[in-house]
Amino acid sequence: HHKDAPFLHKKFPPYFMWGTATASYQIEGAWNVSGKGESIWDKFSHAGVIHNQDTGDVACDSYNKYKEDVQLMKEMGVTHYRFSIAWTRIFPTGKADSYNAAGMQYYKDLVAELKNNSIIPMATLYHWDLPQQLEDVGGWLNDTVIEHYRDYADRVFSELGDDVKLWLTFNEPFVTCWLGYGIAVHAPGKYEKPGVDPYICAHNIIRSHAKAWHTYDDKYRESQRGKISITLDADWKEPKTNSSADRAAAERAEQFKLGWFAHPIYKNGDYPKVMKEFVAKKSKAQGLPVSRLPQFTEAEKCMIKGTYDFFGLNHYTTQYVADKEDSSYVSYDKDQDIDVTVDPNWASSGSSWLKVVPWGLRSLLNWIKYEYNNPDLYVTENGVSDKNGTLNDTFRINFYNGYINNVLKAIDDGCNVKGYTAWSLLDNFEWRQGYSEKFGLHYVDFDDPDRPRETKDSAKWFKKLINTNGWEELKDASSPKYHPD
Ligand code: GBH
Repeated sequence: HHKDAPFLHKKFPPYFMWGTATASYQIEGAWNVSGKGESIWDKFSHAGVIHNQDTGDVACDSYNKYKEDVQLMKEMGVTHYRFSIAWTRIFPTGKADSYNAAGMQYYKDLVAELKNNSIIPMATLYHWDLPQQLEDVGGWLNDTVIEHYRDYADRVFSELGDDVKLWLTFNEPFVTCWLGYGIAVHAPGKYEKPGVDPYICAHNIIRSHAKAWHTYDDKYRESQRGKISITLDADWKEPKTNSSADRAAAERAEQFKLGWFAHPIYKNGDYPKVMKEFVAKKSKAQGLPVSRLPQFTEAEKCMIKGTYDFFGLNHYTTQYVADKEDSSYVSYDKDQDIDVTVDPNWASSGSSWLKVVPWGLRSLLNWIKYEYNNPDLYVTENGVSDKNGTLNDTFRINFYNGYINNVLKAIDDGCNVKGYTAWSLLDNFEWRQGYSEKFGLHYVDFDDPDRPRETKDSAKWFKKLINTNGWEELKDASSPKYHPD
């Protein structure tokens, strides 16, 4: 089993890309500067619902300090930087007629600064900060959002596409749809119909993604020659026991979370079979005439299928899944008939949901290889939190050492992994948890109005790893070293 495999002392392939990631609302601040419109996260955080009543109003002040951020990356020797673009800087109302040149200029400046420092930009169009004015008419539940998103993507491609060659349409749509419209942990904080709204949200995001991909493909690919895909979050779902029921349950859980988005895009334009079966079955038991899971038309299936150039994967953790009938209430999570637990032996982190399970990443990468016909893949996020932000973050180094070594093993298994992106460049606004959970390779002092950055040991370690492109081969093969974990 993967968890028993010894540490691999070996280098990555020469083309392998190394980077760090951030997102607009988590680092930029300047929430109402230079024409920017209000986003759902501005409104949500201003309502005082975040831990410690934190907001992203200033965050890391990267709107003003982006040149310093680029120097931190230059010092580490990264090949790429994954950042996101705030829709509300480009179109403050969400709609094309509100175009704001000053907002676009910020990203032009950032991209130019990256270029001057030989760092490849990887831009995410949507990392959860929907224009509030679109939310006021239903947000991702109203399918008119699709055309507005397409217009936004089109404008960004046309203005930045000469210099940006790696695009991601959406970051983790699962989180938008389940945490935003299912359980109200994230903006916009809706929890009216958890058995209906998350499915509608996903339906509209998948169609928005496909429209943006085709816009790029039709209008820009030939001249700009970039690549565009989506970034999906997936945990590894390990069967609780070896029973066929638990193995089927773990597979089902992976299909309900990752397959929800990946199956339409990477396979056949439609939701996973098991998901369609289970939601239909549960809907029928409720006495509904049709399934709560919406259906794509045949034309939409054709439009959605194959809208990718690579697989973008965010991965952090693993859970055990067991089979368990559950009809306690009507909800996306109860539609799955699963029981999810963690192993008490797995190390904890600064985030309750994040247990340290390095081998889960290798298992997941192999599952993706098998399920989606081994696409080129970038790990677009992976990392770990603590609560204190210590500079001597040996814990974080051990995390990265273990997870990145499992990426290397997956490459040895034949997985087409082309790059790895650490979350995050900086300590930043960790959504509902505010500034209390710190994922940074650099410490940020949020009590100082200047938001000074300090290098953690993990950033120095990452620099060395990048410089070696992995690990040196062991001279004495007869005494293999095992990772301390
Ligand atoms: C990623 O989400 C995000 O892309 C990134 O913005 C974020 O900073 C990073 O991970 C670290 O969290 O509040 O207990 O209900 C990863 C998926 C979704 C996992 C939100 C944690 C909140 C759990 N995350 N979820 S809780």
